[in-house]
Amino acid sequence: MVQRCSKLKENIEKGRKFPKDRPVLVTCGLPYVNGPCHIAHLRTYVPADIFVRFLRKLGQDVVFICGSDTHGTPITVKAEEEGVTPQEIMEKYHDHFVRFFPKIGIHFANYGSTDHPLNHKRTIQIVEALHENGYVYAKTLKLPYCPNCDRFLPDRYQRGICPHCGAPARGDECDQGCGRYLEPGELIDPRCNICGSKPEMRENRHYFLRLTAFDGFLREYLPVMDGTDIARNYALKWVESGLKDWNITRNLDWGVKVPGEPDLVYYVWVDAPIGYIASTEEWAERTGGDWEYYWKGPGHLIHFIGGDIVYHHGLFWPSMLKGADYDVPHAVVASGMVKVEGKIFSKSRGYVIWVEEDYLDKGLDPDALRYYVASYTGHTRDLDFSWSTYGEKVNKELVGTLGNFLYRTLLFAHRNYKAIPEGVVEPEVKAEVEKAIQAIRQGLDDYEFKKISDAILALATYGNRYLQSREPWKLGKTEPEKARQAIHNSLWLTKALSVLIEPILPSKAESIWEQLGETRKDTPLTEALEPLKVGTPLKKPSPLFQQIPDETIAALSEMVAERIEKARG
Ligand code: B3M
Ligand code: ZN
Repeated sequence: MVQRCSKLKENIEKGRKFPKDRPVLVTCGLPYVNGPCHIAHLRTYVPADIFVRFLRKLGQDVVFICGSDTHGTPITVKAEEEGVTPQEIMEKYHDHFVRFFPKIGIHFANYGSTDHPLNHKRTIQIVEALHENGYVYAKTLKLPYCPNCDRFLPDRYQRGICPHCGAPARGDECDQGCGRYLEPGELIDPRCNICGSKPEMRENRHYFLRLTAFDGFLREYLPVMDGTDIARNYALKWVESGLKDWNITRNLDWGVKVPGEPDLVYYVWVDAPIGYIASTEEWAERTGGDWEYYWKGPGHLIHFIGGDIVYHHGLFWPSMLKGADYDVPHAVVASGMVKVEGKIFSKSRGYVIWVEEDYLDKGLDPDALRYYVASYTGHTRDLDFSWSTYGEKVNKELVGTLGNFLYRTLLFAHRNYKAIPEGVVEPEVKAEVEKAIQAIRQGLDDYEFKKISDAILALATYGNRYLQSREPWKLGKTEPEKARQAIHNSLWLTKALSVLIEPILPSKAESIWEQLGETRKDTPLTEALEPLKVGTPLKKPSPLFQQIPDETIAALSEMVAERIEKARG
């Protein structure tokens, strides 16, 4: 208790910068395991991974946690559609995500599952603690029941109209309008999502979290919560528009069973974020780490999430943690939304990129997609994925600017010297690297990953300009010393770039690093300013990035266009 309050106070005093001086636990929103990884998932995971890699490069201790979100109607509806059990759906896509993440360069300290026994246990413990502290109560209420399907219609079993904004909505969220969480029974003109019938209202006993009791706490906490403005501002706006107690149970078989209530499970948004804790516990069991250090001690929590789940992470989650005597998150880093070919991301309407099938299986470069996500726009703005922009970014920025500088330098050095030549790093060149490091630090402080990728691209642009102005290819015979000096500096910039690009382009960084004859992995950021190892032999380099032909881009665009057309029916 004392710990929690003092941490909050410390945050106020420190401003909203991430804590540079202590271990952090970084989480990513847990994917529902009802389908494979798509581009909107990467909107969260790639920046989080970049953030984690940079913090480690700055010497910070980071535990990176994620896991599958296995419960709730997202899973049961999908299972019904496919005529299989929720268990089968969960296992199929959990395995997919476990295999998938390393392919895009993402390595969690633990990738857990909300169906893990530790999560069932932790969920029950937390709700019991909330109950003991007076925050949970039972209430009988009338809920929509489909006489035709003979069941209650929780969450995604229901569609209707959002009472707040009038948009078509699901039972528990206004997914096409204002984005609010909706309480069971709130939807206007509800229909059964399975058979289309008009439901009748039936009485049932449920449990509620007294969210209204957290009004004062949230008003104190949210303004000092670190992270992106959209997380803070949306959450505060919702507090100001008035909190309602939150129904935390559902009539379902699939989920964490409510003790003593055979017909009820906890609402998926209760056990899903608790999955962050259970996944940390799994990590601790496996590695001998201390999960309480982060959840009840001095470690800081930083949650990376999509902009559509701010309500849950800004209101429910800190209230649950606070009410059950856990620490509250230091930061909630919410991203902007995703578009595909200019339209709001939608699986059902075909505006989707399936990362494995549409991208990796076609032999496209995982690093290039990481770069696209980081560099397209600011973290809180809409990221539009279009194949034509992808083609331009790869061809102009990665091949034309970054790859061009690195390849020209390495090729010239190999042809003319066969090893790293002697030279003195020029102050102007050094200043450019220092400037890039400064911009990277600022980008991390601001949770703005585009600032980081822009700084790196600017450094490569500077490198090209430097080479162009020194023209070592003309100096070779007349002024060999000057040529050597120019190539020494270009190689030094190459090494700096390989250190700085690693969090965004990990496999490319490794390959340049090797081409420079370096061996040590996980280099600290300061390594970018260290001298080269003169005399290290240089192998014949190969280009780092491949130009994408227009025909390939046209075929990929056509693939999405056909999918959209097919979805129109
Ligand atoms: N699975 C929603 C989503 O995938 C949900 C996130 C849970 S985070 C605890 O957007
Ligand atoms: Zn709405």
